[in-house]
Amino acid sequence: MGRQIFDSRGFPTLECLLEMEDGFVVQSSVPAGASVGHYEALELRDGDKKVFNGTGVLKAIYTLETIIAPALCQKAPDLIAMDELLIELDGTPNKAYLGANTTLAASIAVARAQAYVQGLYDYALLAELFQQKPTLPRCMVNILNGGMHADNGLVFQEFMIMPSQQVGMNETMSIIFDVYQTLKHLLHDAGHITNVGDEGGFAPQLVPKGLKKQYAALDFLVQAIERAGFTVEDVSICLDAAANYFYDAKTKRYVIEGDFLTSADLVSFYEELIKRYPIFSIEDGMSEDDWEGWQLLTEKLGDKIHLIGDDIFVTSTEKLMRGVEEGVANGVLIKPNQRGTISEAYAALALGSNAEYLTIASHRSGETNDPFIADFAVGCAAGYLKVGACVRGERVAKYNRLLAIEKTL
Ligand code: 2PG
Ligand code: MG
Repeated sequence: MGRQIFDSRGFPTLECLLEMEDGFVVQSSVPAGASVGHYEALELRDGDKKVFNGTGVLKAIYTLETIIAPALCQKAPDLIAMDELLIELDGTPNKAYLGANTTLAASIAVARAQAYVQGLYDYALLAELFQQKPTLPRCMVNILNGGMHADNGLVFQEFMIMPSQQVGMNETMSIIFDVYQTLKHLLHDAGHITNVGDEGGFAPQLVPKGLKKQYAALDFLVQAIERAGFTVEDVSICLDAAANYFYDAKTKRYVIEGDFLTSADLVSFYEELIKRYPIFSIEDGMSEDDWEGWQLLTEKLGDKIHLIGDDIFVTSTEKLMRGVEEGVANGVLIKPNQRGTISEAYAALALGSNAEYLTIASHRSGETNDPFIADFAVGCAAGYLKVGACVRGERVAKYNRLLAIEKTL
């Protein structure tokens, strides 16, 4: 059965309830992005502008109950076979018929049902099915928000920090807490508001214009790391530029508050950034359609830092394969709702790790309290995970789940 619930931005989203033979009910719910790649699988939304501005999910509920449920129910839960059935029932390359929100809600519910039947944790079931050794991912934690996730004119979308060494979850939380709280004080003392953006990072209105604004943001991050008692060797910085959103496809220029950059100019800017700051990775450094810019970026910086493809690959094995063949990126972001089933997301992850790409499981900016992505990251042995800041219930749910999982490993 489906239910319309609301995500962390207050938009409708889908919850799926699946009743087991013994009356136990497993649940799942799905997230939604703000910076959505144009080639992502499609969500099914009502489209009636008078109600929730067209974002309602009553059609998705109807689809879940009248098409998906009859095909899946009254059978022993079997994630891999049922994901295949969902793909078949949909019959389109991008879930245009059933909606990726609908199929993913079903896919997660099936996984949980199967885990329940087999007496396994969700992550352990995935590890068994995909023959992986459950592994705690390293967390990239978003502490400063810009782009589509805040209203502060900061062009880059995410400024994240990550403990440079592989440490346990308690220590990760402790380091992140110290840097996050220090950053809050630093921003406050500099006269900035300390309200947070969609993913729980601060969203200050920084003063310098254009490219310089990113420097100002990074200076705050480095200061926070150092004032919290760490060095830039202890804590690294990860960025998501989300370059789609400042790329003008007509002029082929990246537009950053009055600065008009070619792909080559932007590569030079990133070169400058990595000279100045302890940057571990840059996600979506180029736009989803700028494959040449991506190649240049990878050629110039690929041996220095990790270049993560999100919108360019949209968790698609075909796109990732092309990327591997054409020397694009050396890391891949994996978002289950970009494809619509757990199996397809895992296939992209497996392809990435076989090609020796860094693999990062990821939440969406509009989240529910469902912590499934934490189980997914552990069970599929993703190297990294990003689930936002260590504040806001829908983000903390994932960190708390990792803390719980760690105890069981
Ligand atoms: C991203 C994501 C998650 P959104 O771009 O990586 O952080 O944002 O869900 O808005 O696409
Ligand atoms: Mg991204």
